[in-house]
Amino acid sequence: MDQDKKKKIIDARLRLRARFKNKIEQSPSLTDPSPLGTGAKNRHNMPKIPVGQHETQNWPVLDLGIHPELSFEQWSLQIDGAVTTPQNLSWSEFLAMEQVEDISDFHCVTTWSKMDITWRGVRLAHLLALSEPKPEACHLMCHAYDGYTTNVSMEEALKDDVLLVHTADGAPLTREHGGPVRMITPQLYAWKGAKWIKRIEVLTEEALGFWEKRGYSNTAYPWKNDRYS
Ligand SMILES: Nc1nc2c(c(=O)[nH]1)N[C@H]1C(S)=C(S)[C@@H](COP(=O)(O)O)O[C@H]1N2
Ligand SMILES: [Mo]
Repeated sequence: MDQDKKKKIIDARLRLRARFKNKIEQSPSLTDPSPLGTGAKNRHNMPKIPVGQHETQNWPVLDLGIHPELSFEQWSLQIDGAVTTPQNLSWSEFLAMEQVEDISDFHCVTTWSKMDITWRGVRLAHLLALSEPKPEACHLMCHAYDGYTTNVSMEEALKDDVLLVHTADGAPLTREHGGPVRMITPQLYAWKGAKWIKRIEVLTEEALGFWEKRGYSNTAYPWKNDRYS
């Protein structure tokens, strides 16, 4: 990518984060003395696991029971709704974007936590910056290839550790865990991260996703034991 283009995206990301700065800073995961849930480097002497969670060594599979089979050619990601520049990214376009690596924890509301997963993928903030959310944008609805949906506020979506990942612990993300690409939200319960992600719809009014409609908490903060509404 040429330098001009690179700088443009970085500027757009900074502008977008500046717009939501207050809300990001006021979100419970940052105002709490509790750890941020983004892996060992952020845990310090804090309790390792949010209240009511236990550590698991294996990685359970949890979903609606449909595991869409998507080749790399069949997978694409659409970003639309209240944006100035809608995106429709192919697998190779997705891989051509800035790739980041991050270690974070994965907290399922059914009480298991998997610690220190090394992820590789693209920051959601980067993809949103490309799409240029309109001034009235406030939430996202994530749609998946199995029909699943989940909503995320803009201030959570813009956090550094929210990624669209294709690799976990050095191996391509398996189909059962959402491959080719899923979203992760380490500072929220794991149902906020759509496996087999297909479309990110930028909203100007909050709407509820699959589990949020069925009584799961809309905010979903693990460090607040914020499970059900
Ligand atoms: N597309 C899709 N994404 C989903 C789900 C789903 O049913 N479909 N389940 C969610 C729930 S409830 C959890 S706990 C995590 C589980 O991810 P895992 O199966 O990789 O452990 O995925 C989340 N993302
Ligand atoms: Mo879950």
